[in-house]
Amino acid sequence: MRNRPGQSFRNARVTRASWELSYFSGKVRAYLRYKERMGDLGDGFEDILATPELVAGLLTPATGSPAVPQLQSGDGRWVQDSSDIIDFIEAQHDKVPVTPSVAGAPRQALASYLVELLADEWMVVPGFWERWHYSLPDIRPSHVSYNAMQWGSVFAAGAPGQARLAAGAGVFENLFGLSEARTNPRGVYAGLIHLGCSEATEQAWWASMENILALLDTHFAAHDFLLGGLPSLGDFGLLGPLYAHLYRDATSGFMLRTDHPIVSEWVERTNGHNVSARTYGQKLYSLGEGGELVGRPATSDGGEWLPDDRVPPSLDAIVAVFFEEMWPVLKSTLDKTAAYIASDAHTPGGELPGKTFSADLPWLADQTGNGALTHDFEIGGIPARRMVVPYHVWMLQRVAEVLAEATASEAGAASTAKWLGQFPNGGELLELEDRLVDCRVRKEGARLFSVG
Ligand SMILES: N[C@@H](CCC(=O)N[C@@H](CS)C(=O)NCC(=O)O)C(=O)O
Repeated sequence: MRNRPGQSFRNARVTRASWELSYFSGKVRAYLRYKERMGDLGDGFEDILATPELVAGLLTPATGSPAVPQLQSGDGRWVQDSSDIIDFIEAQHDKVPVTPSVAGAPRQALASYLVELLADEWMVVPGFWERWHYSLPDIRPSHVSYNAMQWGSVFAAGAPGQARLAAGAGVFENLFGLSEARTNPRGVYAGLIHLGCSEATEQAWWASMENILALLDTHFAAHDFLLGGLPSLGDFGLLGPLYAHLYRDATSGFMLRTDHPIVSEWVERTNGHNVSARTYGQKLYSLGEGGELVGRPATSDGGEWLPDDRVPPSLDAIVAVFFEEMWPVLKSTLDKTAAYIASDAHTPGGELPGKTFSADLPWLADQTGNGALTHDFEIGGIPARRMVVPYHVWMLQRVAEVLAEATASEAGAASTAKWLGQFPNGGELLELEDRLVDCRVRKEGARLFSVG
């Protein structure tokens, strides 16, 4: 337990319930470590394992959701959702912000939020897939034992090693039915199908991930982080798929380290591991004329975000993936959610499904098959169908707020429009506010409601 009396935010010690294996926990943990290491987290934070006991007895009663990560602030308030947690902490600790000022750097700010959305809600599909594909009984190489161990360490925390391993294997069979995943998908395999990741599309989803990894290799070869020499929201977003899943899981972890060592080093750097003096806040020393140690920033770009709202072409290439692959799905999500909210299936102001990894049980019929909350989409040119995720509407509302601020001044509006104009259909983002009119949602704890 860390305690930092004497720092400026006395009331800010936070507790964060997480799993090391969890996508969104990785995003928030790295963010909190960064803020702490940069001296911008007051009394620091405590990272506690969200055991089933704590999930049932503490997290769910507090926020209405068993999902991790969740954060309790020093004054007892609970915050659920990785993006909400980051916004919550940023509002209290602004010495070292993780998003550039929107008015001063509209392109960089937007790039950060769009990469966060791509990483959270698009790369989640291939990230989710690799974990379970290489845990299937007939697939080689297999990381099923590693995976069982990491799950067992949550479900049987404190038990001896063999018991933890057995607990993980038990979860895979009893809850997820992995041995019959192809014929009778349950649990995680049902979730993959809800997300449009089936035997027909899984290789196309993985090709999408490989393409992004190649683009990140190019970018991180020149810049230590997305916006230069310090991390930002987009970096922490990318750590979701790239740390807990691709880097830690054994099969993809071997691939990442061997085929993408530059991305792999970025994972360690962004996660606050010590990477040969290329971690934020760390100095590289040279010897001065008198033999004295002279420090200099260890990271690229002088240890700063790029000046003059510059978004390098290698980052544009990643934002382009957002517009090519994800934006068509998001547009359809807005239309489908609006139609659903207006339909007899929904009471104005009523609740909407809120999950990311699978259909939300009360809406199972709507979010599966040809239900009212499903839609056609394409991945790698393959047509398929997936669930509509109303949480994406909430994420787009955040982007709309950034856009409104970015375009408030004439100069900001011109710069933003010019930057967006270079992406296929990029200019459509400027219509986001209009597209949101009939499908606005509000989030209460973990629960989503239409605004009606
Ligand atoms: N939008 C949420 C997603 C959180 C989420 O889905 N967490 C996963 C683990 S990475 C989870 O706890 N799933 C279990 C559940 O939803 O019951 C966030 O950004 O925090």
